[in-house]
Amino acid sequence: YEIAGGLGVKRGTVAAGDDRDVVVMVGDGSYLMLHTELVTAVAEGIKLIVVIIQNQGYASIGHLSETVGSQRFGTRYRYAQSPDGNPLHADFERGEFLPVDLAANARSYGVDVIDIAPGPDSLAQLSAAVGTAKTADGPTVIHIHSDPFRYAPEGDGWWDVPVSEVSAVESTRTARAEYEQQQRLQRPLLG
Ligand SMILES: Cc1ncc(C[n+]2csc(CCOP(=O)(O)OP(=O)(O)O)c2C)c(N)n1
Ligand SMILES: [Mg+2]
Repeated sequence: YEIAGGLGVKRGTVAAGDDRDVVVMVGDGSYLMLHTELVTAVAEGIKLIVVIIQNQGYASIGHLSETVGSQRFGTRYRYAQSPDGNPLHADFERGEFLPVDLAANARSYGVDVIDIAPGPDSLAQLSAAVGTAKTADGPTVIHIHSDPFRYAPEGDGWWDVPVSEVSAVESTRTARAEYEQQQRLQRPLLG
């Protein structure tokens, strides 16, 4: 529940007399879906530390999409562009990155923002930025870039994500066959 959730946790800890810091880690996509409670944090002086991981799109959903044979369709934040000039064929797969600046967005709400430029020392800078945020009185947003193709470690579980039964795309048909095979291994645990 992201920034709104962290805000509630911080309110709860303050009410309980607990001065622990609350850190919210949020992707660029999740930030775009729900970030306006930052304004509440500014208005009420709630000390929340928000780390935005900027990787130009829905990386985890892109990975999931790949595993179900649909490549990474529609999971990048890019300009819509048509491969053949027909606007009906436009997609977000090939255009330039959008000029969206989430650090500037957060700054516009009156939040302290630490914007870390991409580079080899960015993790050291992240560590220092968290230290600075902890000494602040109000909310801080730390904006850091990441690579959408660096995946989190495998969880070794199987996620029941249904794959289209009928498709003209070869990779989707292969994924459907795998899905049906995996489904046969499923055991009903309830009922
Ligand atoms: C309101 C809402 N809509 C859709 C989803 C499904 N969803 C889960 S993760 C995700 C992508 C999040 O992208 P981002 O925050 O940029 O994180 P990344 O995967 O790139 O690290 C989406 C759309 C969700 N969790 N919440
Ligand atoms: Mg992202």
